[in-house]
This record gives sequence, C-alpha cells and structure tokens, in this order.
Amino acid sequence: PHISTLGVHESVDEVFPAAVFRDALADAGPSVEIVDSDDDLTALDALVTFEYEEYFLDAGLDWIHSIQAGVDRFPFDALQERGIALTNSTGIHGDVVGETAVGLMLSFARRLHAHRSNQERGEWVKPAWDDAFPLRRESACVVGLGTLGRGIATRASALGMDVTGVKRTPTPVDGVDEVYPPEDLHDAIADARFVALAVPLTDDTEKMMSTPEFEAMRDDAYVINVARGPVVDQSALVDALDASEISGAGLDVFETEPLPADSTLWDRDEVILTPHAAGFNEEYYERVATIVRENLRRQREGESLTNRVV
Ligand code: NDP
Ligand code: 7N6
Repeated sequence: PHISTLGVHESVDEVFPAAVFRDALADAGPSVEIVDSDDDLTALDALVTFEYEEYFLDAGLDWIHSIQAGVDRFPFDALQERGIALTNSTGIHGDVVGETAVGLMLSFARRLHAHRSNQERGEWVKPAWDDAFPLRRESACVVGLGTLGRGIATRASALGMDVTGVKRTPTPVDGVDEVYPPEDLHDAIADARFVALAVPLTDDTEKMMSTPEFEAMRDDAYVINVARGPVVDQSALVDALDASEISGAGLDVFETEPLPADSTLWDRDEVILTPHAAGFNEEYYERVATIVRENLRRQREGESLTNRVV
C-alpha cells in the first residue's frame, strides 16, 4: 500500500521529542503529522508510536512502527486479523545497552555505586580489601544473543571477560566462547559472575529467572536485566538477595514500571536501579527514522518490510 500520510504518536515524547522526529522525516515522502490520543487517526496510512492503544486497531492503518525493540505489549493476533503490519526497532540498541549492561558490571567490580552513595553522605570510605575485583577473567553469561546480547558480549569480551551465552538456535556467535540452548540454562549460568538478560518477553521467557535459577547461580554472582521486567520473577529475586543466593542485581526493567515507591529493591547496597533508560541516547530519534525511511522506500518499491513482526 502507498503511504501518503504518516502519524507520529505523541507517546514517542517518552524517548525523544515528537517534533524533532517529524522534522527528521520531512524529506521521507509522506506528509508527517504529530497525533495524540484524542485525534482521529482515520486519515493516516501509518503510525509511529511508543505506546500501544486499542483504538489503533480500528483506525484503518496499514502499518504501525514501534520505536521499541520489545513489542510484547502489542496484540499480534488482532493486528494480523486486520491486516495491519507491525515493525519494531530492533538493531539500534546494541552499543548503548551494551555500554549500560557492561557499565553495571564495571560498577559492581570497581565499587562505583558504593563510592557514589558515600559521596552523597559526604563520607570518605575505602572498600574492604576484598570487595573490589578485576573484570579480566571474570565470566559473563549473556541470555539472548541478538542485538542487545551481542552488544553486551563484545564489550564484556573486550574487557577480558570469558563470555558464554544462551539462545534457542545455539549457533556460534563472535566473542562468545560457548552458546547453550535454553534447556541448558542452568549449566550456562552456573559458573558466571554475571548473568545478563537480553531476551524478548515471550511465554517462554517470562520468569525464566526464578528460584531454581538463582540457586544455580554462584553466591558471588550478579544478575543484570536490560530485557523486560517479567523475564525475572521479581519476588524470587528479592528472596534470593535476602538469602544471599546471589550477590546483587543491576536492573533497568521491572515487573511494574515505574518501580513502586514501596518496593524493597530501592534500598539495597548491591542493587543498582536504572529507570528503563539503558537504551536512551541523543541519536535515538535518528536511528528510528533510518528504519522508518528504509521501510517507506520498501513500501514504494513493493519490497517486504524490514524488522517486521506481524
Ligand atoms: P533481538 O531479536 O535482536 O534478540 C533476541 C535474542 O533472544 C535472539 O538472540 C534470540 O535468539 C533470543 N531468544 C529469543 N527467545 C529466546 C528464548 N526463549 N531463550 C533464549 N534466547 C531467546 O532483540 P534485541 O536484542 O533487539 O532486544 C531484545 C529485547 O530486549 C527486546 O525484545 C526488548 O524487550 C529488550 N530491550 C530493552 C531495552 C532497554 O532499554 N532496556 C532496549 C532494547 C531492547 P533465538 O531466536 O535463537 O532464540
Ligand atoms: C526506550 C526503551 C526497547 O524495547 O524498551 C526498549 O527498545 C526501549 C529507550
């Protein structure tokens, strides 16, 4: 179908200004307009959005583009029934999320989070002699080896770490010494100092990290979650931290976001929380615009869409 009018849903403001994104697409072909949840979408052919709202389904759209890689909130069957194509933004976060995940590992190893907390109290406190450790020769297991997982694996490897990983098709991945299938998850995580989660949220991955997995992990290990909150059984994680089954956690995503004020995760020395910000960067809008521009070209030339999910 020919796309002559493209909407930009105001919810993209959560990640970048809608107007900056609209201007980046000014020469892309279609007329581009910012819409909000009160606007009638029926004049649009396609919509770029952060949130999913039910009224998108019956607006006669041909195509919805998600500015996130994770599209777990979209109803695939309902989109399919109405013939609405859904594309996502996988492919654009490997470097920044890789830097965030490995930054969390660096913080735990070099105690940066502890120093910052002491700074806020105006306290000069040295770490205990055996608190800090070198990352060289430590091991990381990266669960999910797509854009995010590879971004994490190459950076962990560059710091001298031994890297293993998990994915359903256990084919070799550069910089990853051994790739395990999901049924061998316990073997994969058992020796790792860091277990970094980078899978999409699906029926298979929901709560894939729960009590048995935390028990399988080393007592001095850290879990890093930059995937989706429900990939971790959050109450099992709290129990594992309380029981010292693992040492700590670096968490960018949570079962409920924003993380409720009464969550016991807020106030723990060995938990670093980031507000679903691992992917944030000043180039985000331009990276999404590149995918959208490419798909507009493909639509014009009758080619199949890239990053197509439905
Ligand atoms: P990709 O599709 O590139 O990678 C997903 C990887 O997960 C693939 O290697 C896939 O391999 C693997 N995988 C899928 N299912 C399973 C499973 N059941 N067990 C083990 N491995 C599995 O996606 P991205 O790397 O771009 O993003 C991954 C997810 O991370 C997104 O869906 C999103 O939820 C989240 N995300 C979070 C961000 C943040 O800001 N915190 C930013 C970007 C993404 P295979 O098919 O072989 O199993
Ligand atoms: C906005 C979050 C994704 O799935 O959740 C992330 O792509 C992006 C920076």
